[in-house]
Amino acid sequence: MKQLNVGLIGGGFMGKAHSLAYAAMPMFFWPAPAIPVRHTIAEASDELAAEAALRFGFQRSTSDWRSVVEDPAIDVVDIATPNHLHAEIAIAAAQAGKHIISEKPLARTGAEAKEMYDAVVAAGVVNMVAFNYRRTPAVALAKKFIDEGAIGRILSFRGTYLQDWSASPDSPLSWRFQKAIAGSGALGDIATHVIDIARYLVGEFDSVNAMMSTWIPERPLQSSGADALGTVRGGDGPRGAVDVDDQVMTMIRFAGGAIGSIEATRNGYGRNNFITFEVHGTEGSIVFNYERRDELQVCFASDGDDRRGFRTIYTGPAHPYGKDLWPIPALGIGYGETKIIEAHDFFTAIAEGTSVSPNFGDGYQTALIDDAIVESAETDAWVDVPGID
Ligand code: NAI
Ligand code: SOE
Repeated sequence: MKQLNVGLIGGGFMGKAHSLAYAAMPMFFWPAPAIPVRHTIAEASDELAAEAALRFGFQRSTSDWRSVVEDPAIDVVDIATPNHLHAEIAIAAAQAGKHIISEKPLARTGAEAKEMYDAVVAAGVVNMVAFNYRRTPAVALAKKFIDEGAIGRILSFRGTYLQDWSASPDSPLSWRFQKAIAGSGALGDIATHVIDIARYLVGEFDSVNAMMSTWIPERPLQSSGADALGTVRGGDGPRGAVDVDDQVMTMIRFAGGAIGSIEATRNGYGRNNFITFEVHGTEGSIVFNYERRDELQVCFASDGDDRRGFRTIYTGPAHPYGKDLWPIPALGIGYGETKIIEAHDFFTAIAEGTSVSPNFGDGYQTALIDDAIVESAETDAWVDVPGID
C-alpha cells in the first residue's frame, strides 16, 4: 500500500486534529487510499517542535517550515498555522511540487487567496482547504437530499455560527483578534464555515448586504503562542486594540435565485459551536444543528397534512461516509471524525490523481465573498460577488 509522507506545519489545536486524523484514517477507511506517514512537524521553536513530534507521533521536528517544504522526502504539506502564514507556505509548497491541505480561511483577502490558487493551478498539485464541517455525515446527507430534489427548488438558506469563547472582555488578544494575522474576526474565522456550507448546499453567491460589529475594542495582551480560545483569561495587565469584527450578519442573493442569511458571532453567551442551517425548498425543509450533529431534521411537503412535520434521521451506516465510521446510528460522530473523513478524501484524490472539494478555488471564492461582505458593511450597500478568475 502506498505511503505518503506528511509535513505538518503548526502543532496547536489543528495540529492535534490533523495528527489524529492521519493516525486514525486507515483505522476507519480500509483499505486506505494511502497510508499517511507522520514524517516531520514544524513549530515556532525547536522546543515546541520536539514536544509536538513526541505528542503527535511525528518522526522528526524542526522550527524551520521551509526545510519541510523543501524536503524531497515530503509528499504532502499540511498548513495548520495562524492565517498570515498560509499563503507564504502554500506558494512555496506548490512551487516545490507538494500536495497541500491548508486550514481555513484559505487567506486573509481575496488577493492573497488568488496568489495561492494560481500557484497550485500552475504546479498541478492536489489542493484542499479544510472546511471540514461539510464532511459531517448529516451535512453530506442534506446535500444528497437536495441533489436528489427531495425538497424541490431551493428558496432560502438561514445559517448561523454562534460561539461565546471570547465573549468575556478578559479573553486575551490572541492572534484571532489581530487583523494582520487573522485577516478578519468572526467573518474569516467562523462565518466562512457557513459560507462554505451555503455554497455546498445552495450554490454561488450573487451579492451580499452585511453588517459587522466589534463589541470588545480592547483585550489583555497575549504576546505570542497558541490561541487558548478563551480558556485562559488575562489579568489587570496592559491591553491592546482589537482591529477585527466580533460579529457579522449578511443577507445573501444566490446566483440560482434563492435568498438567504448568515450570522456569526463570538459573543453569543450560551452558544458554543452553534453551526446551524435551515433550508426551505418548494417540496420540503431541512434543518441541522452541529451541537446535535448526528441528527438531520427533514420535513417533506408530500407527507399528508395530518402527519406533516419534522422527522429526525440519526446518521449511521446508511448515510454518507457511514459504512466506514461506526456500525450503529447515533453511536456518535465527533469533530475528530470530520477531520478523519477530510484526510480520507484528500488522500484519495492524491492516490487517484483527481481533485477534491473544497479546494483552493473554493477557498479563493470564499475569500471573495468575505471581501464583498467587508465592503458591504463599510458602504452600507449591496455588493456583487465576483467569480474567481
Ligand atoms: P493555534 O494557535 O492553536 O495553533 C497554531 C500553532 O502554529 C501554534 O502552536 C504556533 O506556535 C504555531 N506556529 C506559529 N508560527 C509558526 C511557524 N512559523 N512555524 C510553525 N508553527 C508556527 O491555532 P489553531 O486553532 O490550530 O489554528 C490554526 C489554523 O487552523 C488557523 O488558520 C485557523 O483558522 C484554523 N482552524 C480551523 C479549524 C477548523 O475547524 N477547520 C478549527 C480551528 C482552527
Ligand atoms: C474558533 O472560533 C474556532 O476554533 C475556529 O477557528 C474554527 O474554525 C472552528 O471550527 C471552531 O472555532
